[in-house]
Amino acid sequence: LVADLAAALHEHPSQLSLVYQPVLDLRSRTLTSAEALLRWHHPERGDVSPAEAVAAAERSGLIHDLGRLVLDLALAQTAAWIGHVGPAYRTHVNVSALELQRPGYVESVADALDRSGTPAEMLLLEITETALLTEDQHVLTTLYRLRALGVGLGIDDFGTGYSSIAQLHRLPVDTVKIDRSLVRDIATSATDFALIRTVLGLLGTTQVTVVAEGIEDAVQASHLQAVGAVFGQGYLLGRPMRPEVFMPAVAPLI
Ligand code: G
Ligand code: G
Ligand code: NA
Ligand code: MN
Repeated sequence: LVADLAAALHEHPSQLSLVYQPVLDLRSRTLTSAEALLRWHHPERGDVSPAEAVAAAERSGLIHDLGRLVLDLALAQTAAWIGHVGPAYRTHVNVSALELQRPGYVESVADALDRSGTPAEMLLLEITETALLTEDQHVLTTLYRLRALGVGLGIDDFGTGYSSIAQLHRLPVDTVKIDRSLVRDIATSATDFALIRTVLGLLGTTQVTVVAEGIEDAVQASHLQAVGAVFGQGYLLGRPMRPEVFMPAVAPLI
C-alpha cells in the first residue's frame, strides 16, 4: 500500500481527491463550514479508506507530501468558492500530529495560503484530541504560530481522549468537535448525555465554537439542541460530497 501511495502522490495524483461535508447551524440549518475528507481511488483495489491511507502515510513518512496535497486541493477549492459562501465560511482540513511536529510546517501552510490566494481566516485545521495531549513545546509553539497567521484550530474527536476542559484553556483552539461516539448514544446513554451537556455548559461561556459530529437522526439533533448545541455535522445534515455536488447542494443553505 505504501508503494502505491507513493506512486499516487508522485505520479498519479488524480487518484487522490477530496470530498466536502457541511457543518450547519442547527437552528437555522444554514452553512457554517465544510470539512475536507480524503478519498483515494486505487486502480486495482478500488476505494481505500482514508483511515487506512493516512495510517500508511504516517508509517512511511509520506504523510508530509499527502498533507501538502490535501492542503493545496482544499485551498484551491476554497478560493474558487469565495463569492459563493458567506463571509464567515471556513474549510476544515484534517492534520496529522506528525505534520505538526515537522520543522517548517508553519512556513509551508503560510506558503500554501499565499499560492492559493485564500485568506488564512478561511482555513481551520482539525487536530485529534490525542495529538494535542502533548507537553511538546515545539508543537505548542507551532499551534500559536498558526493561530498568529489567522488560521483557525480545532480539536477533533473530543471526548475520546482524556483531556479536561482546564487543559483546553492553554491551547489556542477556537473549535471543539464532540466525537461521533458520544453523539451516537445521546438519546440512550445518560452518561453520554450528561458529558455532552457538561462540555457545552463549560465551553458555552468561552469563545470556543462547539460542533457535534456524526448526527444521523432528528432525535439526536433535538437532544443536542436541548443541551445548547449550536453547530452540527453528520449524515442527517449532509453527506461528504464531491465539490461539484457540494456547492449546488448547499447553495440554498447559504
Ligand atoms: O472520511 P472518513 O470518515 O472515512 O475518515 C476517516 C478518518 O480519516 C477520519 O478520522 C478523518 O479525520 C481522517 N481523514 C480524512 N481525511 C483526512 C486527511 O486529509 N488528512 C488526515 N490526516 N486525516 C484525514
Ligand atoms: O475523525 P473525523 O471526525 O475526521 O471523521 C470524519 C469521518 O466521519 C468521515 O470519514 C465521514 O465520512 C464520517 N462521518 C461523517 N458524518 C457521519 C455520520 O453521521 N455518521 C457516521 N457514522 N460517520 C460519519
Ligand atoms: Na476531522
Ligand atoms: Mn472527528
